Amino acid sequence: MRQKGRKKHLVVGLGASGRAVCELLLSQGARVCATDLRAMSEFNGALDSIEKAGAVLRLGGHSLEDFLGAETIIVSPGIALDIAPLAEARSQGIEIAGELEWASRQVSLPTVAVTGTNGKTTTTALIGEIVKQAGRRPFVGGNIGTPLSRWILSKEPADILVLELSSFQLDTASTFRPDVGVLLNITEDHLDRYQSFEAYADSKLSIFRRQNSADFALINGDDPVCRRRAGEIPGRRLSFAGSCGSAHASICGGAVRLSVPGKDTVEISLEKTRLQGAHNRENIMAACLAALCLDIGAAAMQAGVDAFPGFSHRVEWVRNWKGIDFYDDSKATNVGAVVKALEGFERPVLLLLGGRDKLGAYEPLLAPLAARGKGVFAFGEAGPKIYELLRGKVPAGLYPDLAAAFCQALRSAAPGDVVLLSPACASFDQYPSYARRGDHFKELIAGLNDF
Ligand code: UMA
Ligand code: ADP
Repeated sequence: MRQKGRKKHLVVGLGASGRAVCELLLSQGARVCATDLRAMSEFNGALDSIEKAGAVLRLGGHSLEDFLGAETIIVSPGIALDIAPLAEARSQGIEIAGELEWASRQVSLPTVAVTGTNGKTTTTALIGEIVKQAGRRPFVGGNIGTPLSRWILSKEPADILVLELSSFQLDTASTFRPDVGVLLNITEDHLDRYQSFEAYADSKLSIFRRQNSADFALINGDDPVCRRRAGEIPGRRLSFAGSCGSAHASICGGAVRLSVPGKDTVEISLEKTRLQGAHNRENIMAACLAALCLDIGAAAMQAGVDAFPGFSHRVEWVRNWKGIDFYDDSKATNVGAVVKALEGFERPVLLLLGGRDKLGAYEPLLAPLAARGKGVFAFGEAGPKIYELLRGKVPAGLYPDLAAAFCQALRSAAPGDVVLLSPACASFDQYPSYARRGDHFKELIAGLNDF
C-alpha cells in the first residue's frame, strides 16, 4: 500500500522550472525522482542541494521505467509532449502536469495571465508596475523568469499573481484559470513544436478555456486571428484596438482611453512613457485594461505607465554614429515582431536578419521592406534560406555571422538611415541567448570609434 502524502513524483527537465519543482516537492515531504537529458557534469553543481535533500536523479537520458513508475509527472515547459516516454505514460493514464499547472493548484490569489506571440514580457512587467503603484504586492513571474514554484518556496508575500505564460505552459495546464486573461496577438512562432499554425493558435486561445462569465478575457481587436476566433471565448470579452473609440481600450490623441460598461471612463496620457511604437501602445492598452479589471484606479495606471523603463533588446536605440541610428531588437525572434519593428520607422532601414530558423514564413516582411527596407543582411544558420527568399525582391546579401553582416550594413548606410538588428530567428545557432546576441551587436556598435 502507498504511504499517504508520499506520492511518487517524476520531475522531467532540471532547468529553472524543474529544480524549483523538486525543491518544493522535497520541502513538502514528497518522494521525488528527477530526470534530464543532460549529464551531471553539465549542471555545475546546480543539482547538489536537490540530491542532498533526497531526490533520486536520473541524468544523461530518460528511462521509460521512471515514467511508468510515477503517479504524477511534472514537466518543464521546454519538454516536447510527444517524446516517447511521456506518450507511453499518457497512454497508461499517468497524470502529466506542467510546472505552472502543478504550482498554481497550491495558490489561491487573484491572477492575471498574459500570453501572445509578442509583447508578453513587456505587458506582464508593466501590469506588475501598475499593481505596485496601486499599493498592492504582485508576484511577477512565469515565462518572464521566475517559476511560480520558486515563488511558493520563497514565501514572499503577494496579493496578486501577474504571470507571463508561454504556449508550452498553457499546453500542460488542465485546471489553471486566470481571473484576467490577456491575449496580445497570434502570429507564427514555435512551429517546431506545433503541427500547424492553427494548433499553435489553439494553444494561445486556451488561456481563456476554463474561464467563466465572471472572468475577464482581454483580446487585441486589431489582430486578425484574435478577431476571427473571439467567438470561442467564454469569459467577459474586452478588446483593445488602436482606433479611437473602436474598443474598450483605444488610442485617442496622445492617450489611452478606457471605456468599459459599468466603470468610469479613464484616460491615461502617453506623453511620458518610454515605450515607443504602435506595438507598445497595444501593450499599454492591454496593461491598463487589465488594471481596470482589477479595480485599480487611473492614478496608479498613470504612475505605472510613466515609471516603467521597458527592457533592453526590444527596438532599443543604442547610438547615433555619423547620422546613422542603431537599434537593437535582438528579442525579435519571430517574423511578427520584425514586422512591427519595421513599421515603427519612417526612414530607410538596413535590416540584419538571421540566426536559427523558427520554420515560419518570411513573406510578411516583404510589404514593410518594400516601404522602407534599404537592404537585408542575412546571416547565421537561416541566412541562406532568408537570402534565397528575399533576393530579387529587396536588396539582399548573405554573410556568415552578425559581425560580417554588420560591417556590410555599415558600408551601405548613409546619414539618416537606421541599422536594425531584428533577426526574426532564435539566437542558438551562434549565441547562448538573444541577450548575448544583442550585447554582441552593441559591442560592434561601441567599436565604431575605431572604425
Ligand atoms: N530537457 C530534458 N528532456 C527533453 C528536453 C529538455 O530533460 O526532452 C531538459 C534540458 O536538458 C534542460 C531542461 O530540460 O536541462 C530545460 O527545461 P526548460 O527548457 O523548460 O527550461 P527552464 O529553465 O525550466 O525554463 C522554462 C522556460 N523555457 C522554455 O519554455 C523553453 C523559460 O522561458 C522560463 O523563463 C522558465 O521556465 C521559468 O518559467 C524561456 C523561453 O525561452 C525564457 N521561453 C519560450 C519563449 O519565450 O519563446 C517559450
Ligand atoms: P515576448 O515576451 O512575448 O517575447 P517582449 O515584450 O519581450 O515579448 O518583446 C519581444 C519582441 O516583440 C521585441 O522585438 C518587441 O519589440 C516585440 N513586441 C513587443 N510588443 C509587441 C506587440 N504587442 N506586437 C508585436 N511585437 C511586439
